[in-house]
Amino acid sequence: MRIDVLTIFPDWFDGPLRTSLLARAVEQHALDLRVHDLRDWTTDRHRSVDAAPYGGGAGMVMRADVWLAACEAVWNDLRPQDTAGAQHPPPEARYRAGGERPRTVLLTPRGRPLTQALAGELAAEPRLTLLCGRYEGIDERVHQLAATDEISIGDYVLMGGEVAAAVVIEAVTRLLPGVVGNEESPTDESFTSGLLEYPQYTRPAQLRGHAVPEVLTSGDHGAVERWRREQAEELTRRRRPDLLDGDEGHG
Ligand code: 6GU
Repeated sequence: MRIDVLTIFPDWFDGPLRTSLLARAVEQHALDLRVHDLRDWTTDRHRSVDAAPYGGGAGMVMRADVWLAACEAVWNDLRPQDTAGAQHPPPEARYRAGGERPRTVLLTPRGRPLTQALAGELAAEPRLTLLCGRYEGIDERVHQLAATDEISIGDYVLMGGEVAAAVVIEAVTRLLPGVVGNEESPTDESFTSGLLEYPQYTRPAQLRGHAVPEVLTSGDHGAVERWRREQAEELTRRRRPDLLDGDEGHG
């Protein structure tokens, strides 16, 4: 899968997404991750991406002209120097704002909540474009003309969309074929079954007076299965009763 990220902090992605399993996904060509600097599509001396809000008020609003030029360039694989300040993409370009475009996610606290079901849906796309805005706001025309989806990662406020984009990238990447290695592992975990995961133990069997539950060393596979199921249900009932109420994203 190809994922393009548009951000004013491209360096931020060097760390988390170029180490460990995500780095391996990139090396294995399961993930083609391309991070772009939104400022490459500015045209003024100060490379400004925001301006005062019409109607007044505190804070700045990110400019739709810069965002739309950047999106159309990235969607169509056009260079910043050919597209910064452009009113429209060239006529031969396939993708355009307000028209056909690859799945494009604007990360915003007003978006629909990210769930395992939504991560699975995004993982089935050939390509994603992730737009990282700053919390204060983006001109509404970016929401209308560039985004196909608006996603939030939870009911709290971050300063910008970068951390949320990293969360989406990680949740999606681990679902791509061949990425996790053990093909069985991801589907056995929390949220795929709709329940929280049961407790796990490994050696030593005795630790500081805390023994491993006897059933796990009994060799009775049926009893182990039943115990794990009960534990998962009990944990879910106590900590996340909302997950038992219905369609909470484990489609
Ligand atoms: Cl996607 N962005 C910001 N700025 N804050 C958030 C969020 C996204 N999701 C939860 N809080």
